[in-house]
Order: sequence, then structure tokens, then C-alpha cells
Amino acid sequence: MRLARFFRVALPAVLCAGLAACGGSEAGRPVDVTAREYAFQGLPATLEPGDVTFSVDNMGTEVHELHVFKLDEDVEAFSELLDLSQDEAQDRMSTVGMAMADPGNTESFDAEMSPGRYAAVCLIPVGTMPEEGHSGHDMEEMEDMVFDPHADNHMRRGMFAEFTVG
Ligand SMILES: [Cu+2]
Repeated sequence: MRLARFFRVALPAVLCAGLAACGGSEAGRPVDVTAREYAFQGLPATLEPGDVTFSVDNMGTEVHELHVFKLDEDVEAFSELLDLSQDEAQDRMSTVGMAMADPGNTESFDAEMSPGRYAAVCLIPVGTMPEEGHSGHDMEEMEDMVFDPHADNHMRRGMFAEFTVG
């Protein structure tokens, strides 16, 4: 009984360890990004396709996030999405992954990057401090205000960058 349970849990992990790809994403080449008010630093203009581990090192005084979106092919520049409504913008891109970091902290996520164009965006509301950061903001609420032109978030202060994979 205990042995059967062991194999059920452990076997997929053993099989995955021997394969290059095992569904989902896994730790890959590191892409280390620094976040400050209100810009990303260290994000390459181009990346090779494949597994990547994105890290965001928060060197600022407010909470920051690295939210990576893949842009649809018909999007010329991420900045053109800023004039769209939330629904229109979401139709033209999709989330690849995100990590949120308090000041002084580094957080990361793994992503399998296919060729295309991407944007790194910080959607944190201006003035978000650690004590109110992670628990104080409902993530869905934050998503809802992303493309509200009246939202005073880091993206609206210019905290976004584009890059290409391929
Ligand atoms: Cu930010």
C-alpha cells in the first residue's frame, strides 16, 4: 500500500528528470531583471526560444512585479494597447507568467518561451508598500484596472518593456 503510493507519486518525477521536456515549464536559462520606480533594467531585447527562468530583483521602495505577456501577431507595439479598453487589450495578448517582489526581495517564475513578441509589465498601483502589497491587493482587482486609462499604476508611469523571442 505504502509502496504503491510511493510509486504513484515518485515515478512521474523520475521519468521527468530524464526528459528534456515533460509538460509545463521547468527551470531554464536565467533572465534576471531589476525593478525600480518605474522601470525594468537588464531585460534583453531578444531571447532564444525555450525554457527560461525570469527573476525580478526589486531594488526600489515600492512593491513591483514582472508580468510577461505574449503579444498577438497583429500588435505593432505594446504601447498601442494602452489606448484600448481592458477587454480589447486582453484580446491581443496573453499572460505567460508573473512574479511579484517586495523591496529588497527577488522572486522568479519559469516559462517556456515560443517565438514571438512579448511585453514585460508592472501593474502594481503607484504607492504600494510591502505591508499592503501581497495580501492587500486582490489580483483580479489589479487585473481589472490594468488598462483603465485613469489607473495610476506603474505601467502608466512607463514601467513596461518589449522583447522578442526567436
Ligand atoms: Cu512596479
